[in-house]
Amino acid sequence: MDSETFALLRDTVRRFVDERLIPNEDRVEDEDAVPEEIIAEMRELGLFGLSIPEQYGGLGLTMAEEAQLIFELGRTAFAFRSVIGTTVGIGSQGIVMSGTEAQKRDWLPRLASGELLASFALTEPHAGSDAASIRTAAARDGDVYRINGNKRFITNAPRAGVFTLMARSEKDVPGAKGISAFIVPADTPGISFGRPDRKMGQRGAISCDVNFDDVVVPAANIIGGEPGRGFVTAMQVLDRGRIHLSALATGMSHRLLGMSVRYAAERQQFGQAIGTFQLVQGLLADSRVDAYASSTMVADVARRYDAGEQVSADVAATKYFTSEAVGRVADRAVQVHGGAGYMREYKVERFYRDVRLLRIYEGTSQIQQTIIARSLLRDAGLTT
Ligand code: COS
Repeated sequence: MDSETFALLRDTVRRFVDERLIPNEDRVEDEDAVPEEIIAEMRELGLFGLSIPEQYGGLGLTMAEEAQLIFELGRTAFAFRSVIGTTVGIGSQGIVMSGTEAQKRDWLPRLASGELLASFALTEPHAGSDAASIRTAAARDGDVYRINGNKRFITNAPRAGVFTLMARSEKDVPGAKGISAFIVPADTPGISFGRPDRKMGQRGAISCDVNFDDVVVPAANIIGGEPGRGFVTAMQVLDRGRIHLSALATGMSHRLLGMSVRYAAERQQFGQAIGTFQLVQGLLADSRVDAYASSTMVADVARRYDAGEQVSADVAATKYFTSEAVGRVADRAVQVHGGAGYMREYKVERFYRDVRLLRIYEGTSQIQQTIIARSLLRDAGLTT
């Protein structure tokens, strides 16, 4: 996309966030759902197809461009971004990065238009951080695979049209190399859903268990056509997803900083605005440092990702920093708001809970630290 067209798109998304999404935040909170008309507007704007190449009906944005739009969507309740998140990111990218031409032609146009939502099914009751230990089994039976197992915390599962599912297809191969990625249409018999998860925050974002009970898919549905490559696909998808989430965290850091500054300028105590007190200024300044450093890291790592550099460790560093940073910024925002910040009527209370998930999903902070440290030690010639 040329830079002028992109600038127009970014301005449109910015306006959409300010004029349509932010005013609907309370409604999402009350109804625990994103209104259908907003989802329709997101479709209209092409938001489901951000990361899907133009030849398959998407906008084909670079990671740097996608990050700028996700930054905008980060400035509002996360439930909105969550509607498109799995289709733009972890649900579709396996097909985009590793799919065969036929798989791309079959699935990507409908995902890009928002006709179908994609969902990413990796996590299981026994396999969270240790993703290579998944047990969901895919047993070869002639031209098909029979899938049995349970997946946990699967975002957008009940509204998904298709799952990118990680399962163990090579039962005698333990760990990462025994895993394949499958395209599983959501209407395949044998798929059932658990009750919606009741979460600390992020109301309106849906996740639940998904059970696969003798679900039959053609062998041709293995992403890329070759078994045993699913774990690497999952890791590559997560690299991209972690940049996306870092941009989301950064958007929310900036929103919370703006709310904190406004409140500090308006709220009077001891006869003056609390923003005139140096201890409050310290809170604002520290949040600005966190927000600015986050923006800079996201822009840098996204640009290097687009240039084809091997940036997994710096992606981990960015996800780690930006998600921890927004936690600090949210905590300071509550502090600046004082007693009011602890009350449900103020959005800082809600966002404080919402951002907590960023340090956990798509790899906890501790997993990001592990990725960073392993890379350092590997580069130093030490294998762990
Ligand atoms: N890109 C490409 N390939 C990658 C990769 C990446 N970012 N990360 C790992 N791989 C490859 C490795 O090169 C290795 O392949 P080879 O054996 O051919 O060299 C293979 O994948 C296994 O990697 P590794 O040995 O590092 O796997 P581990 O089991 O030690 O796990 C971590 C690595 C911990 C990083 C991984 O399990 C992880 O990211 N866990 C968190 C999972 C997660 O984010 N869950 C959230 C749920 S999804 S919302």
